[in-house]
Amino acid sequence: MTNCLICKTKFQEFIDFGKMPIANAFASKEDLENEYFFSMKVGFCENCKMVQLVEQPSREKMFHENYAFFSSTSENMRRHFQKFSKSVEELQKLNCKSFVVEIGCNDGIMLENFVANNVPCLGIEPSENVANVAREKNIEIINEFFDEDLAKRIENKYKKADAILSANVMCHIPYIDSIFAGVKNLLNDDGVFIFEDPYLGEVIEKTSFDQIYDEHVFLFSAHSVNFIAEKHNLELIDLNKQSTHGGSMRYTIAHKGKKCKNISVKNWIEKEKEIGIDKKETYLGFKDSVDKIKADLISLLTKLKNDQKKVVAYGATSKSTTVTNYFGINSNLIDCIYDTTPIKQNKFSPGTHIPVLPYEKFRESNPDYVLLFAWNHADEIIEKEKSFMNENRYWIKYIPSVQIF
Ligand code: JHZ
Ligand code: SAH
Ligand code: ZN
Repeated sequence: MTNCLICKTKFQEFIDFGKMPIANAFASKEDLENEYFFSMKVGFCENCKMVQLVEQPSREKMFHENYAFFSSTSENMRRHFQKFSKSVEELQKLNCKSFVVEIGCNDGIMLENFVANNVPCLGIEPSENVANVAREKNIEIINEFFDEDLAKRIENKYKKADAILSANVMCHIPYIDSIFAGVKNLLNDDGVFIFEDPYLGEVIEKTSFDQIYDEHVFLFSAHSVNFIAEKHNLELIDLNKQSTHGGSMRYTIAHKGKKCKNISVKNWIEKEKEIGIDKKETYLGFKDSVDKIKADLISLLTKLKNDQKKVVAYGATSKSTTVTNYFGINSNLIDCIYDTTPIKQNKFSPGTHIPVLPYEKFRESNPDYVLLFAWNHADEIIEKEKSFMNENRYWIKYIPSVQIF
């Protein structure tokens, strides 16, 4: 039994993935001998309804000056953050006197839009390499981890914020109480805290088990976010479903009693009860669903290998580290992974050591089958590769089930 990170109630794990490496630790040849592994198990707290990792590597092992994920590698995500920032500008009527803080701004994919519109903003980003890309876009950055203490220092040096934003960061932070305490202090009286993350309801519905890896310590729902907000005298006032990252949820939070609660909150809580997000029985079948995908994918890849087909993969995602390590996929089954991110290229995938090659080589590679590790970017990628893939080549996907198309 483990103590819940949110409410301290003891909970039981429902799936054990075994030993896992750091999802974004793409290794050079010299690094291969001393890779770090942790034991990846996931559980559900019946009291606050949070799905969470039992153990997570330290933040310094995951987020540092060689962090491998750069947000701006997807055109679709750039458009997503343009729309996101515009919606915040409209909601809070932002102008040149306002102040926006983003927690985990990465390469500035969101804040560049505020800079372009002359809305004062500040990015908090502990991973120095991606932070420096944001700085090149004229975004002011604090190269530290956000927490309650930093929130106080920001308020002292700048002022309270009209909007605090965060995308795909909150679910990474085990010390989330410190984050919420900081937000509570830093937020203006009528400010809003808006964040989005992969949605637990989608993970259950699609069996998108690969959303679980070292960085994702939490899988949020309306239930669990409502619980944390209340704990900090804040209020969840709106929920908006997003199609990004395989299905995400955007949560809007305000000071308690300050703003009207949208009907969406009641609706999503009810919907979550219908699919059993709040019951531990719902999670009991999850492992069997994952193991079915595992059996189907391994049997397909083995058959293709025996038939001497050339199989490569597309997108060296964090998610694929869970897939390759839990399923035991190495370079016996897949020749290599193609990816556009320079820092990942000419390295080996964490744990199972599949070579990662520059995307430019993909077009010369003449594969028979392409395993789509970046399945969340399927629309963008399939469109981009349409003519290449038409020549008797097939995509393979495995979420929600193994399919050739
Ligand atoms: P992508 C990361 O997850 C990590 P990952 C993190 N924990 C998180 O929550 C989300 O992001 C936000 C490449 N690519 O977006 C680029 C191409 O090669 O699914 C990336 O390496 N060609 C913070 O890593 C990878 O695929 C393309 O055309 O699972 C995509 O990674 C496109 C679109 C992408 O995130
Ligand atoms: N918002 C971007 C980046 C997500 S990547 C997007 O949606 O694409 C997650 C980022 O969170 C990383 O860049 C990491 O360095 C940062 N991060 C992790 N812990 C943090 C913390 N405590 N405070 C601020 N940023 C943090
Ligand atoms: Zn709990």
